[in-house]
Amino acid sequence: MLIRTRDTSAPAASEITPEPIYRDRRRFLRQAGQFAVAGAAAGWLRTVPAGVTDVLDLESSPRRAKFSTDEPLTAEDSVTTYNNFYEFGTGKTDPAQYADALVTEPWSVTVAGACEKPGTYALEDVLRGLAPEERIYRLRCVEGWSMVIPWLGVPLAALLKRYQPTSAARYVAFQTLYDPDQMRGQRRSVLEWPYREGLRMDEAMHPLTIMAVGLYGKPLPNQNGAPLRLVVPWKYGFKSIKSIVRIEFTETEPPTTWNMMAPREYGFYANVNPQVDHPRWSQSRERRIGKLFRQDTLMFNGYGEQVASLYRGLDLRRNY
Ligand SMILES: Nc1nc2c(c(=O)[nH]1)N[C@H]1C(S)=C(S)[C@@H](COP(=O)(O)O)O[C@H]1N2
Ligand SMILES: [Mo]
Repeated sequence: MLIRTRDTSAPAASEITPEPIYRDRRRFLRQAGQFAVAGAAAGWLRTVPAGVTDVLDLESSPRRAKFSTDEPLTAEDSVTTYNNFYEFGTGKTDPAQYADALVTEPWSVTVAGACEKPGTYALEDVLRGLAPEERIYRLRCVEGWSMVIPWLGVPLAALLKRYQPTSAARYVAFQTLYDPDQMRGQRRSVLEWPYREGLRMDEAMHPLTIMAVGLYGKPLPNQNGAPLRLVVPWKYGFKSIKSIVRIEFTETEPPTTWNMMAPREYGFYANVNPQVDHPRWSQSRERRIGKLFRQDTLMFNGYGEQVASLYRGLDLRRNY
């Protein structure tokens, strides 16, 4: 048996996937997918059961250029091995090592609170009929690193509208699965489980906000939050909650994990803001994974033109 060892510390610049290679590989995967479908129809090849891909065609999702950055992508290998997912441990390589234990099929999502259609829905029913898109977004972690990731997902607005939120819905709250048997990190109380996040309704319905179901042309790896996770590109990474099992429309601002843990350090809004430092470190610069030199962090992570209007009149120093 051949054992391949690799350095799991910060990836080198050479690991960045050149765009043409990634494009070619998507084409290859698409063709391989058609081959598998043809094989299944002929009865001599079983398709791999996969809840998300049963109802969404990820391989031919169009890229939404209008919403995507053209900066070089972070290497797929880094995106899937350098993670924050405390349910599987606090180390950056713990999620890739331990998230295999999570069973994502079957999966269901409970929708509750101020809406006309509350209930517990199979993941397939949550997603069926929605049109997935590829969005290349910057992800800026509050700890000071960033990545550029080709997500596959659906606009969160389209998903939420299915449940007909009422006028009482001013916020939407999300929860991650709680299951210490599958999520070994939950056997210790490093955070108050389950992980919770929330958005103001206008942030949730903003066209930039997506519910991601894949990356790099494929379904999400468990360590990145399978089977569905939020991506809110103008906010620090911790707002992008993974492996969601509950969505609740609320009238008041919902409690959120990092804010409960350290309210002076992590606010509800968590908009990327180079002018407001974390109490223990500066937020003015970031290390793009795979690059040698640090670079300036942009207001709203570079999405200011699209989202600054949401916060007109709000003191961003107080509402960090
Ligand atoms: N449930 C859950 N969601 C989570 C986290 C977590 O620990 N648990 N970490 C957050 C943080 S701090 C970041 S930076 C991003 C990382 O996403 P990625 O690993 O897909 O890059 O996930 C966020 N979502
Ligand atoms: Mo983060």
